Amino acid sequence: MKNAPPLPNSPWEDRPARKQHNTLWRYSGNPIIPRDLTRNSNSIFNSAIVPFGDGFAGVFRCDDTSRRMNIHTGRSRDGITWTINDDPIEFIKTAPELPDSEYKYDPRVVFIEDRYYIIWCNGYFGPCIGIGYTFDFEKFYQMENALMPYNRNGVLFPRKINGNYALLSRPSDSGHTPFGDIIYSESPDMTYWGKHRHVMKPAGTESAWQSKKIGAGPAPIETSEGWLLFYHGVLNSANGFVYSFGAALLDLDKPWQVIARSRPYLISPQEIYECVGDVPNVTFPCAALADGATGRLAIYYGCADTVTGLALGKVDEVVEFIRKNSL
Ligand code: BMA
Repeated sequence: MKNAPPLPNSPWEDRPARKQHNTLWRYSGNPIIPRDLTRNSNSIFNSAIVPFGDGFAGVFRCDDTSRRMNIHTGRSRDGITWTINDDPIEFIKTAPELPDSEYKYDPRVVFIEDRYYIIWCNGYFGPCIGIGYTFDFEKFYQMENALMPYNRNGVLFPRKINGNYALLSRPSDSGHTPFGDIIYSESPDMTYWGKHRHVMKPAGTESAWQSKKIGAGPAPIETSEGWLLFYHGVLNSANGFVYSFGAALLDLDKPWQVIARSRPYLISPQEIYECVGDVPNVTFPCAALADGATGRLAIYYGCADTVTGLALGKVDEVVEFIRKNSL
């Protein structure tokens, strides 16, 4: 790994004996966040976690019991047990003419230079890519939408590339989108985005878990072998969409160039909390903690659009998995 500080208090549990052949394994206390942790949450899933202070902070997708989608902040000492605010984040607009959000969902958080950027799917005449930032997880500032509707799965890289901020996204439609490729874009100022490049398209029948659409997951992790990107892939089954996730390696200087990409999934919906919920059969990663000292990974993923789970693994083993099982 490159540019990654040690995270000695990151959640961890050794690989269980019966999972010796699995590259990632699930935390035994899954799901770590129940659906009703806040006063009126219907579900808490697809959420973002970062190291903060002597513990962790997060931005959580909480759909309420009116089924309104919004994002809330929360804190944890150990990354496993969370306190999440009952009320959604109230963003301070960085410009008075900034349009209101109709809804917010699927946040990602990444520290770049001097602040934590939050990027999410923002309701503005359909889903588009919203961006804001915080220094302290107390005050949050909303910036101009990065990309126009329709778009989902905006994910920022943790540092500038070629002198510009860098972003992955997934152009979509206003509904549940029966297609979807990952696109790369750059910006000099976090406001104007361009230099769009195609990164990956869905796979064919040889990797059916990602044959319908794909979308970037957590912020990419810098390794000596390339950017490690976890991403979700969708299979269109007789019973509807099934969301699994795998990983790819992207070129460090030209991240639109894919070095390798896993043919098998790393995690697919198999446990009861991943298969049963408001939207059955969904595992959807939005955050990964990577310990720079040990290479240990803790991946947070939404389960059945209802609760939040934790998967564990090691960076070098995931990189080896991608290289050995590349499409
Ligand atoms: C996607 C997004 C995700 C969700 C997934 C499965 O389009 O809405 O938030 O987890 O569908 O319902």
